[in-house]
Amino acid sequence: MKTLKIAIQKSGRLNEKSVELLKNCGLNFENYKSSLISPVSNFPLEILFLRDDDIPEYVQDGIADLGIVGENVIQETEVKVSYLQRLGFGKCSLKIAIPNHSDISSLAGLNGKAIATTYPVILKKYLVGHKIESDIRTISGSVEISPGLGLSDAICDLVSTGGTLKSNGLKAFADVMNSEAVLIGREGSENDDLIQELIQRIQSVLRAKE
Ligand code: PRT
Ligand code: ZN
Repeated sequence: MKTLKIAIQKSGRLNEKSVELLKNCGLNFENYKSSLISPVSNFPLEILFLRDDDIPEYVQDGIADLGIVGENVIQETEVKVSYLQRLGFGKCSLKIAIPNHSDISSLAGLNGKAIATTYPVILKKYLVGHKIESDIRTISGSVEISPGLGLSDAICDLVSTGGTLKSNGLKAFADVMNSEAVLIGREGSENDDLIQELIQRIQSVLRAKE
């Protein structure tokens, strides 16, 4: 019998909820922080623990059959995968934010301005869709401090509570996308019996939570 592989985040904001969801589906596995792969004893499944950024490509390329990852990561990596189920956790929005005292007052005001982000692909599409030409500055983290350092006029970053924006003297200005954790598979994989069985277990866990 074949064994499926599901990729989940090794550590970070989605790790705990992903593990909890799989355990609630009745799957038995060890969750050692040191292991990168964990077999499930009562279902033909192995769990791969990965950086979230790698999950969409692993699923697209067939190294994993399934993955749990934020929609923001999928959109940014531009892979071709099937969305099998929204999971209701890891909710956040990708927003453009500006300093509290910025003189930018409309979307058009972003023309010619520098926007710092770790999401250049999604931001570019949004700006093109709104016919705005900004200078996208791709950085790898700590985006919120870049206006204060004089590196950008605005930022585009994930927001959940808004606390980080506030403590850096920034305010939300435009919504680029909403995101939550989703279960993904290869295109067409929804027709696989074993994958269907897992999706059904996940759906009953989600229904029980409503
Ligand atoms: O190590 P690895 O690469 O796997 O993890 P990571 O550091 O890239 O990601 P991680 O663990 O920070 O986030 C994983 C996923 O959680 C993201 O891809 C989103 O889908 C989701 N998520 C939900 C968030 C947030 N909420 C969130 N608030 N990801 C990041 N943030 C950050 C945001 O970037 C900002 O710095 O939290 C800060 C803002 O939070 P608030 O509450 O102050 O608004
Ligand atoms: Zn990451």
